[in-house]
Amino acid sequence: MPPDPDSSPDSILLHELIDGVATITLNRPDSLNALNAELRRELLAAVKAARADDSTRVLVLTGAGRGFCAGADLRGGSGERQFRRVLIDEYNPLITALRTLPKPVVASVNGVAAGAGVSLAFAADLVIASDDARFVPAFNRIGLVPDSGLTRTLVRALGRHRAFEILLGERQLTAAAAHEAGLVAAVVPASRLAEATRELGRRLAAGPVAAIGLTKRLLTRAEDDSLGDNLALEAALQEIAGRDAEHSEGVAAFSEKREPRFGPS
Ligand code: T3D
Repeated sequence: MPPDPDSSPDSILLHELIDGVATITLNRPDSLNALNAELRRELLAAVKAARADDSTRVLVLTGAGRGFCAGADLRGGSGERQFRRVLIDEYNPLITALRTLPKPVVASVNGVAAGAGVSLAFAADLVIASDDARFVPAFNRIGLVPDSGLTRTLVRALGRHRAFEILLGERQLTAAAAHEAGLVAAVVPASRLAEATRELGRRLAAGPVAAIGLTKRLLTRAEDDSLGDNLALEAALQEIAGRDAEHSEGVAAFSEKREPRFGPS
């Protein structure tokens, strides 16, 4: 991702690119990084920029302050809100952009995630969370239904009954519980989250990102495809991966009994 000239400490979205790892930090800590229209717009633009930028090999999402993201900004009240349009035009493209980004996306969940903030965290490919993080669906509590892909994620990960309990707030989804359920890859002490995220980001960025991107596509499709369709897609994507320089490097490294060097350059 090219350095963003507007990414001053006052920007609502902070950008950083180090060694192939682009980190996007939601920066509205006073509202636990609630998503207002401007933040939603900037977030989507940043994910699109990460897609277009070859030097970005991994995308990390995190939040400033004590929260990851408190979902939709509720400060404007409910009167003028256009739910369907906002979901179709803003939230859904953001979730789709993350899920279809051909690069690994890591959510580094530094505190509470609520509402669409939970959806945003679980739209990532890997979630790493601080031990004081919690996932609070919150939608029902304000008389809304879950959105931004959360129902699908939870029902697949937890099954219908456990998902319902969590969506109703009958069962708390702490970082430890989310880890136990397989939704979170690792839970670390809050003081170690940034370092652990950097280590994970560096490991992913050093991997064969073209093959990882294709693997992500296969996984996404595997959620819905028939066996026949998925076998056919594996064959097609293997043809692409097998023609890539990453494959030549991987095989050369194996033959020469050394670690492969995939990048970043
Ligand atoms: O129209 C559309 O956009 C449709 C899409 C909807 C998708 C959704 O995301 S709906 C769900 C919206 N989110 C929520 O309902 C969560 C609301 N927040 C909370 O339930 C709690 O704040 C938390 C559980 C997240 C954290 O609780 P706690 O006790 O740790 O913090 P707090 O004291 O409640 O919040 C700290 C500050 O953040 C506080 O501001 P203040 O009083 O210090 O000035 C609070 O008002 C503010 N804040 C928290 N969440 C939001 C928020 N401000 C605006 N919008 C929020 N969502």
